Amino acid sequence: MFSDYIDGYVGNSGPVRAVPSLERLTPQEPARPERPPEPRRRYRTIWISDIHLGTRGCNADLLIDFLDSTGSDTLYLVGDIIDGWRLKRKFYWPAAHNDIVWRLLKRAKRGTRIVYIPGNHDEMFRQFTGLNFGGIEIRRAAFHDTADGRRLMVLHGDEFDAVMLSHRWLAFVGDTAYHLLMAANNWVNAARRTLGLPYWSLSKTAKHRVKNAVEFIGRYEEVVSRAAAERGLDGVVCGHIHTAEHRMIGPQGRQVEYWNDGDWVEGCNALVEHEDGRMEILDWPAEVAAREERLAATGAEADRAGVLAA
Ligand SMILES: [Mn+2]
Repeated sequence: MFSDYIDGYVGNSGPVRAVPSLERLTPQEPARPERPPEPRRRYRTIWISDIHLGTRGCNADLLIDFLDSTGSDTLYLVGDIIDGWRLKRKFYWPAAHNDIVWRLLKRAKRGTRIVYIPGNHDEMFRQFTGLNFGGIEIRRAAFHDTADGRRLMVLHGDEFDAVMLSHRWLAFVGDTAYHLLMAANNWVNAARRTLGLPYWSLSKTAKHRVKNAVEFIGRYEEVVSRAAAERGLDGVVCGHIHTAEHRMIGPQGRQVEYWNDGDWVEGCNALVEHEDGRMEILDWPAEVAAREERLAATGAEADRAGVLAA
């Protein structure tokens, strides 16, 4: 009764019913159940960036699949993890986006070292540089030593937009046009899924046909690499331009490695380091397609075996 509540609260003569007992609050489970932590593909290091949680463009399903399929000693979140720019305009937060945050926190709890380097879309977290949230370290940039002794600079990469005369890379498409293209990308892929077709990046295809975009990307890669060379490093890992890439850049004998870990809006890529220091860019939609083909093949074999046994 309302009057009981008031009595209990004001008169302090009875229990306050509106407040649940803390012991009865159970830990929240994700909407999509997590696959068991073993067996998973193990890496020394994983880099992912440009997830853009809070936007329709984010490929949450593929990322959840990636997170449930892999594990590493260290995980770098290389910026634009949450899209504060879009969220400020319109709140959008489906259960799948919570599930990603849940999985990241769980990973940290299980012992993965997680370093979060906020980007320009999640720059509101830059004010917490040096702090630690649930085991996730927030840094402005980081240095990574590979197993075979290379030293790499890790940063989001928007720092170089000002250096390049063309301002922000989105300038030539505009944030809204880009957002619409990303939404279209998801509709196309929802349709393709129903038809049983694999993931295909509409925006990636579109971008590579635009001459300006290609020139921009090339210039960006050079500017970032020069920064690493000037600091005497072996290379750089960044994100920001949504284009996964590995190139050796610079004059002969003084070349540095340029790595871009891609994004989870268009390409759905991750950069990984194996135990021996070897690095590679994973194309997750291709990995999923290969896995499904393998499953179909072994399924067919099992069927055949069943027929032969009968
Ligand atoms: Mn960015």
